[in-house]
Amino acid sequence: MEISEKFTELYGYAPNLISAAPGRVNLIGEHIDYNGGDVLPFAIANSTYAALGARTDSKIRLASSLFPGEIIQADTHILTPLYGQMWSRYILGVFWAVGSARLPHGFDIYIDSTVPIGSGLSSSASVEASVAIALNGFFYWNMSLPDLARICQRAENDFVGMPCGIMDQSISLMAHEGSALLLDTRTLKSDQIPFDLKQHGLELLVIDTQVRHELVDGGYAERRDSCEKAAEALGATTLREISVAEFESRQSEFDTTTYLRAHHAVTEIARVSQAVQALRADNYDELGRLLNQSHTSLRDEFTVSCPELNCAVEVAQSHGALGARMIGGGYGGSAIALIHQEDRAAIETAISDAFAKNAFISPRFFVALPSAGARIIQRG
Ligand code: GAF
Repeated sequence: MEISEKFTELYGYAPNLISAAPGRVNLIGEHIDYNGGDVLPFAIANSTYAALGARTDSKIRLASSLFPGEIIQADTHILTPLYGQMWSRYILGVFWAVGSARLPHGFDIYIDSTVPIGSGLSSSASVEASVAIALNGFFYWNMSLPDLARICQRAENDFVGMPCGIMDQSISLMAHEGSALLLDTRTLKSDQIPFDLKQHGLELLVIDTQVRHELVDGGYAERRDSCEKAAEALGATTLREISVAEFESRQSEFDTTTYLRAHHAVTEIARVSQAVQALRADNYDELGRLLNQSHTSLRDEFTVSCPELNCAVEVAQSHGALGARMIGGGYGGSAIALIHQEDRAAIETAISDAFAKNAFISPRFFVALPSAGARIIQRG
């Protein structure tokens, strides 16, 4: 059933507006968005859809196809952080971050999504972006995409309680079909980098390990904290300001854990600019090499990988992938492999076999195509 029909069935009237906002794959630049570096994500076709109907009072009613039977009730005037069920906070948080002064009335909302939750494909940010773009479109606020991204990040940081950076919200809002987004996470200035693997006989395979991660827990926050402490100890605002050579020359000033975490960050920041050069030169062997280095660094220095992600990456690498790495926050979720089109079937089989042999849950595969960012798909 279409989202519009589901909304009508639930609330007894047709929605005023429907929006869509995509999930993402981050090509490279992992755990860099809270270190002030550049990141290089692109949007995927899987998206979250939000149907909104205007109410005459200040109430919010909220339902989702992913949590059937639950209707969350709230009020735009009395929202406070952590209100509601976990899943509903990503939506209510956007209302809270927008502020009741900007909201003359409440809404009935129905959410549907094809972005798998906890898969490292940024389902949370796609929910936030779908609501932000819907409100912006409904009220004709004309807010800039960076401003909407900041609203979404504030919702997640302060209403949900997850200290994420700003990459996921930005790519969901700013993506262009056929391009990756080179995003400066300090200024939110961005550049669309053409990203068309097909014409080179290549594909970007996503391997969803089906190990569901939970980023609201401590691991993410601890790593962010280590990076921020390292920057502070070096007299910098963020690690972006520190070169790899300078950082390595000051190793003795850090305990091992802090050093390794921050070392991942400074080297990954350098890898992003090398990856952009490789892409611009159509040098996919070099891009693959950088993906491999990124994985090793995330696994051994930042320590956010897991056996399933390592298995997917190693099997892809040993079956002809130009490069492979885990993506997203880590501890589960998805990996990517840059592959020749003709190798896809063999790589998928080899990974599935290796997962079965290790008694891991069966992985899921899809080829990621750089897709469009958040938009209104229906009015009236
Ligand atoms: C998660 C966060 F939400 C992002 O902000 C980013 O830090 C990412 O992990 C790691 O690169 O998706």
